Amino acid sequence: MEEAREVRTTCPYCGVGCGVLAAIAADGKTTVRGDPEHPANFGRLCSKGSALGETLGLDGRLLHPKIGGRQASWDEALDLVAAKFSQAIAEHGPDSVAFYVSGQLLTEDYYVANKLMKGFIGSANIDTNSRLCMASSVAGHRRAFGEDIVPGVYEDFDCADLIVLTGSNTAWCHPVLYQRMLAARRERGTRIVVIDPRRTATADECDLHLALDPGTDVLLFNGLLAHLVQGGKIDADFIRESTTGFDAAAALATADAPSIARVAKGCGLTVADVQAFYDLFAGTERTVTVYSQGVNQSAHGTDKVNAIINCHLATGRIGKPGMGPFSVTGQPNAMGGREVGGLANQLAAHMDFADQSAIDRVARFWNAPDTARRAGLKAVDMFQAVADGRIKALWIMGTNPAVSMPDASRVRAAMSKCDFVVVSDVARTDTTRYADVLLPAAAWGEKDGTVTNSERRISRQTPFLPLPGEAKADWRIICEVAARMGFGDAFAHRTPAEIFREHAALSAFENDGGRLFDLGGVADLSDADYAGFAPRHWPAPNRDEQQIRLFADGRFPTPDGRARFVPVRQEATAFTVDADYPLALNTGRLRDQWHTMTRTGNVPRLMANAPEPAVDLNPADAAAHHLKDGDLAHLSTRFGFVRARVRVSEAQRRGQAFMPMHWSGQFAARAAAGLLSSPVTDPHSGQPELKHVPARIVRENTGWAGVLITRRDLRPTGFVHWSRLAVEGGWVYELTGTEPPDQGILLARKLLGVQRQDQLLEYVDRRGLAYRAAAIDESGAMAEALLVAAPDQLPMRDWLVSLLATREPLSAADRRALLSGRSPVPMPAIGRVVCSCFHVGANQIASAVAAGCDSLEAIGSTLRAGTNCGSCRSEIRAIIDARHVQAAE
Ligand SMILES: Nc1nc2c(c(=O)[nH]1)N[C@H]1C(S)=C(S)[C@@H](COP(=O)(O)OP(=O)(O)OC[C@H]3O[C@@H](n4cnc5c(=O)[nH]c(N)nc54)[C@H](O)[C@@H]3O)O[C@H]1N2
Ligand SMILES: Nc1nc2c(c(=O)[nH]1)N[C@H]1C(S)=C(S)[C@@H](COP(=O)(O)OP(=O)(O)OC[C@H]3O[C@@H](n4cnc5c(=O)[nH]c(N)nc54)[C@H](O)[C@@H]3O)O[C@H]1N2
Ligand code: SF4
Ligand SMILES: [Mo]
Repeated sequence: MEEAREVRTTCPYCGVGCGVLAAIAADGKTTVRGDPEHPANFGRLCSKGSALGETLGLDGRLLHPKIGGRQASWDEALDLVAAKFSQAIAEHGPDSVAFYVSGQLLTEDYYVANKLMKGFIGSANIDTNSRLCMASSVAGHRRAFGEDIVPGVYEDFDCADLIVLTGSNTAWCHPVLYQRMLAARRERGTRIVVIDPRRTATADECDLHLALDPGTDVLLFNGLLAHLVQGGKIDADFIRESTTGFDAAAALATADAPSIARVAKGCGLTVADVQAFYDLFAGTERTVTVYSQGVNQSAHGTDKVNAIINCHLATGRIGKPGMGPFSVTGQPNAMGGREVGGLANQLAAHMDFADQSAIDRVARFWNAPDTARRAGLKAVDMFQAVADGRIKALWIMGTNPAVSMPDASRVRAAMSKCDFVVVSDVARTDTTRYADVLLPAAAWGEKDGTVTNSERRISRQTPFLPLPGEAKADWRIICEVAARMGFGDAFAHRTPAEIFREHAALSAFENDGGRLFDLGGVADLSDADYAGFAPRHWPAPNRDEQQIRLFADGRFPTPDGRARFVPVRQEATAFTVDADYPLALNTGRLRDQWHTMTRTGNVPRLMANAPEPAVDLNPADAAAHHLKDGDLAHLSTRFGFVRARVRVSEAQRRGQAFMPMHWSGQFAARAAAGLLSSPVTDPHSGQPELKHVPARIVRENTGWAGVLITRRDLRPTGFVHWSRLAVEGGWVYELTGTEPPDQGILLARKLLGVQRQDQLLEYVDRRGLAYRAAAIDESGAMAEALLVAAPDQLPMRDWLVSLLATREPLSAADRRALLSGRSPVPMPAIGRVVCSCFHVGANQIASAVAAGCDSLEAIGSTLRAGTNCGSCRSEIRAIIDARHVQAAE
C-alpha cells in the first residue's frame, strides 16, 4: 500500500493554535495527530483536535453557489453580489453596506475583506464575531498599553509560581494549555487560583476556587490593588519609570474596596478566601493572570481587564518570565483578525481612526483615496442598523449570528427584512436560511493561509484535501467581488502568499517602531518560504530576529512610552434578578463542542458526553421550581425563550443557571442561548453582556416522549421539543410533546421514513399509549426504529442504536427483540461517555472503581480513560470520589 502523506497544519478550533499532522492514506482517509515539533502543543491535542479526521465528510457541506435557494453559477452569483453592493453604495452611500466576518477566517481572507470595505468601499462597516469574544481585551490593552498587545507567551505558564485563571474554563476551552499548567503544578508546585461563579472542571483541580458573584471582578481586583498598596507590595521603581496614573487608580481602588470584608461581602465570598488569594498574589513574584470570556463578555468587560492589568503594573509583573496579564484568545484566528483591523473601530495593522496621519498612511499604502475616515458599526449596532433599514446589503462570512448574537430573534428578524443578504459558509446553518445569495467556502483541510494564536504566534493552515464541489477560498471570493465592483487592480492577488506579503508590508510601512505589530521581516518571503513557514511570533521586524516576550524593557507603545493605569470602579451589574426573572443565567462552552456545532455536532464521540441541550441548576433552585434532573424546562428571559433538559448540579451556585451556547436549530427545536442573551454592551468595547441575563424557568408538562433512531438526517417540525445526536451510522432524535401519548404516537409516526422496499414492524400496546416500530431494509438490516411512550417509560435504546452502526442483517431473534426494544442477549450499557478520546463510559469507570481501581492512574492503565487529552480527568475523579463517599457511608 502507498505510504500515507503527512501534512503539517494547525488546528481550526481554539486560540491555543496547536500544530497538527494530517495523514492522508491512499484511500483518502485522513487521520490526525499532534505535531511534536509545534511549540504551542509539542504533540498534544485535546478531544476536539484528536477528532478532526472525523469532521471531514461532505455531509451538510455547501457545494454550489445559490441564489434564492436555486443553484447558480459562480459568475451569476458574484455578478449579483457586486451589482447589489454597488447599487446600494451608489444610491445610499458607502455606509449603507456592511460585512460581518469571523475569527474562523484566515489572516489572508480577513485582510482582503478589511481592505475592500475600509479602503475601497470607503466605509468601516466591517465587524467580526470577535466583537462577542475579544473586544473588551482589545479595548483594555489599548487603554493600558496604547496597542492591542498580549505581552506573554505560553512558556510563562511553565515557569510561573502562581496562575490565576479568571473567567476562564481553561480545562475545557484551552485544554492543551491547561495540561501545561497542570504539569507546572506537578513539577514545580505552581499554585492555581480559579475565579469563576461556577465550579468548573478547571476549578476541580486548583488550590483555591473563588466562586464570586457574577460581574463583581472589578471589586475583587480593586481590592487586590488596594491590598498590594497597603502591604507595600508594589514595585515603586517600575511604577515611577514605566507607568502613569498610579495614584488615581490606587485611590479609586481603595475607595471602592476599602477592606477585605467589603470585598468579600460585595463578591459573595468569605473573608478567608479573599485574604488567601490576596496573600498568594502579594507573595508570589512569578504570577500570570489568565482571563477570557467571564471577563470579556460583560457590560463592564473593559474595566475588568484594566482592573487586572493595574495589579500587574503595580507589581511590575509584566514582560518577565512567568509573569503578566494573559488574555487567551478564543477562535483559531481571533488574533489575526485583530492584526488586519477586522474590528469596525480599528483601521488596519494596529492603526486606528483616532490618528489622521494613520488613515492617510493606510490610504497611501493601498492607493485608496476613499479609505474610510471614521469607525464603523459594531456588531450589535450593525444588526440594529440592518433592522432599521439603514444597511441595505449585508455580507456574512464564517459566522452564525442567528445563533451566536445576543437577542438572536431580533437579529433573525433583521436579516429577513434586509434587502440583500449574502452568506459565505461551509455548511447549512440557521443563518444560511436568510441568505439571498449563498456562497460555498473552502473549509479546514482545503484552505490555505495563516492564523495567529494567543501568544502572537503565526502558523500555517495547509491544504491537504481537494476543494469539494465548487467551493472556493474566502479570499478568492472577496477578490472576485472586488474586481466586479471595479477594484480589480487592488485585488489582483493570485495566491495567499501574495496577500500575506502585502499584509506584512503594511504592518512595516512607515513604522518607526511606534507600532509593535510589525511583520517587516517576513514581508518578502518567497512562495516556497511561505509554503514551509515555521511557526513564529510577531513582532518580526527583521527576518532573523524574533521578539518573544514584550515590554521586557519597561517601554510601552504609548506616546510617552509608559503604560497607563486606568482608574476603574465596580459598577452595578447590568443584570438584576427580580421576582419575575429570579435566576442569573450564565452561558458558555462544553468540553467537546465547538460553537454552533457545525463540525463537532456531526462526530458521534464528541456528542456522547453531553448529548442534549441542558440547563444546569443548583439542587435547591431545582427543588424550588419543582424540577428534577431530566425534566424538560421552559427557560425565558425578557428577550426570548428556549426549551432544554434540566441538569441538577452542585457546581452551580444558588440563584444561577448555566446553559451551553452551542445548540442551534440544526440540532434542537429551540435551544439557542443567543435567543436568551442580552444585547447590553460594554461602553468601551461594544462587547455584549453574554455571560448573565435574568431568567425564569418552569417545567414543561410533557405528555409523551419518543426516540427515533435513523440513518436519515432530518429537521423535524411540529414538536414542542426535539434534539438530535450523531451516532455511528446515523442519528438519534429525542422527541417530546405536551400532547397525551396517543396523539404523540400519531405525531411521531409522521417522522418514520419507510421506503417502499422496507418491511415495517409495528407494535402498539393495548391501551394505545406505547408504540414501537422498526423499518427493515432490503438486506434485512434495521434502517430505522421509533419508540414512543409516556415520559420516563421509554425502553433502553443502546442496542437499537448499535444496530445502526453494524448494518448487519437481523436474525429471527433480533427481529422479535426489535419490538421490545431490548437486546436478545444482555448488552452492558457503557453509560454516558466520559472519556471521548477512548470512548469510555461512566458505567465502565464505576465498575473499574468497584473492582479496585481507585486512582486516576489506575483507571488510566486499565481503561486508558483520561490518558490522552486529560480533559475528562475531573469527571473520572468525581466517579472515584463518589465511590469513596458510598464506601464511607
Ligand atoms: N470546548 C470548546 N473550547 C473552546 C470553544 C468552544 O466552543 N468549545 N470556543 C473558543 C472560543 S471562541 C472562546 S472565546 C473560548 C472561551 O473560553 P472560556 O472563556 O474559558 O469559556 P466560557 O465557557 O465562555 O466562559 C468561561 C467562564 O467564565 C465564567 N464566568 C461567567 N461570569 C463570570 C464572571 O462574572 N466573572 C468571572 N470571573 N467568571 C465568569 C463562566 O462560568 C465560565 O466558566 O473558548 C475557546 N475554546
Ligand atoms: N450566549 C452566548 N453567545 C455567544 C457566546 C457565549 O459565550 N454565550 N460566545 C461568543 C463567542 S466568544 C464567539 S467566538 C461566537 C462564535 O459564534 P459563531 O461565529 O456564530 O460560531 P461558529 O459556529 O464558529 O460559526 C462559524 C461559522 O463559520 C463556518 N465556517 C467555518 N470555517 C469557515 C471558513 O473557512 N469560511 C467560511 N466562510 N465559513 C466557515 C462554520 O460552518 C460556521 O457556520 O459566539 C458568541 N456568542
Ligand atoms: S487545545 Fe484542542 S481545540 Fe485548541 S487548538 Fe489545541 S487541539 Fe485544537
Ligand atoms: Mo470566542
